[in-house]
Amino acid sequence: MTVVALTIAGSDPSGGAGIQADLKTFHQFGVYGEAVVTLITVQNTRGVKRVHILAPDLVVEQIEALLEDIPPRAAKIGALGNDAVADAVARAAERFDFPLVFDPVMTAKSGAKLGGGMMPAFLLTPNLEEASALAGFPVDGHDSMRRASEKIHSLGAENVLIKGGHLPGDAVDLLYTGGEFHEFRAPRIATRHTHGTGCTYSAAITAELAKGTALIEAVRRAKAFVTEAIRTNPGLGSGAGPLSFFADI
Ligand code: PXL
Repeated sequence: MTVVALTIAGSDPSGGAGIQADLKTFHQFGVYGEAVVTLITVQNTRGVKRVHILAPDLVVEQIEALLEDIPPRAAKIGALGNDAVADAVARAAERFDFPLVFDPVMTAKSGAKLGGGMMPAFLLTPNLEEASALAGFPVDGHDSMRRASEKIHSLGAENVLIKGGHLPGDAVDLLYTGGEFHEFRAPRIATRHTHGTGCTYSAAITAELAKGTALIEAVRRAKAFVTEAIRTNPGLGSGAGPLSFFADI
């Protein structure tokens, strides 16, 4: 049986982040991918030059067209652009009867603003900066990651995965689920080619959830894939290049 997953996110024409990364990741996990575009960026590996946010009703109509015909088994949300799109997508998501992963993308690596905000979801996957913004205090280590995940859980996220990859040392992520904490640890890989890491990670989790994999195992497999994808990156571009979407799962 074909397993379907949906991404609602922005376009990165360089193919390393956004819906392009999500679709390639879904495919590598053996999942059929659908993609609703929220915004179009003009960018390459050196940075984002321009962002064009689509009208909220255009985004919602794309979602409705899919739900009435090929509903997915899981969905992820990435960059939303502004509050109007975020509100419209949040309203549409109230009707989802499948797990929703929300990657609360605020800025691109280059600093370009791509949205932000909060909405109820099965899983939220903030990095440290996004976790700080959502929790309302600095998230910069073991203890504050724990406090922030409980705070973000209370804001409407059933489960919270805070990604500690921007801290020194091993890349340690903290999952808060069912009142318990689980750590996912991987060695730091010295490379500038980490463009789209967050998109790829949440897409891999979404693909596993669509297949029916339980959350902790889904995160474990996704983390292993992202680590391998960084390690085997193709070295494309003169800036922060993409991961290898051909990495073994
Ligand atoms: O990785 C964050 C991100 C998400 N979505 C789009 C992006 C980026 C970073 O560049 O371009 C479309």
